[in-house]
Amino acid sequence: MERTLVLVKPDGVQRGLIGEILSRLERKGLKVVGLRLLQVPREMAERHYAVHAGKHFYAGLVEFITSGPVAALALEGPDAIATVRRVVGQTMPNEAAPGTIRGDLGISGLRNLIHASDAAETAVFELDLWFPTGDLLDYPRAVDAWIVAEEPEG
Ligand code: FUP
Repeated sequence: MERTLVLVKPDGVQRGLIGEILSRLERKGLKVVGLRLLQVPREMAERHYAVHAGKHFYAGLVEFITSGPVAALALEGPDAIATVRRVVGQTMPNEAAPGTIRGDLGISGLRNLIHASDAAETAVFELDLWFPTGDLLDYPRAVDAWIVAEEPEG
């Protein structure tokens, strides 16, 4: 089972879309293993976006993610990283397909509502950054047997 980090960015929080976004991810079958609402310190935003440091849009990213509260979600499921990114859609909301979170709920530029880890190493780094006390839960869900197919034998 894989874990990934999702952020509902300040535009999503301001627009009252935390529930809509979380609901889509929950209905997909992902399990919530961590949940926080926080005002992001600048230093933390800079660490989160360190891979983009030096790029022309870096300052804007840091500015935006620190502009209001952010909801951080840690989600678990089979192939969770790629699955969440498919549900999230392409980076620019005006290019994201209908049916995706960005495609359905966003319309312009960097107002793309959500961040999701893009690879295994990134997910480990980001989960550690956003849930620093290791405050992630490990618990069974009775319904998992109806969501997660067993691997075929052989
Ligand atoms: P995504 O993984 O889809 O969130 O997109 P990236 O990690 O490539 O980009 C992170 C953020 O940088 C996105 F919110 C959009 C922004 N960005 C730009 O502003 N300009 C670019 O050319 C690329 C990304």
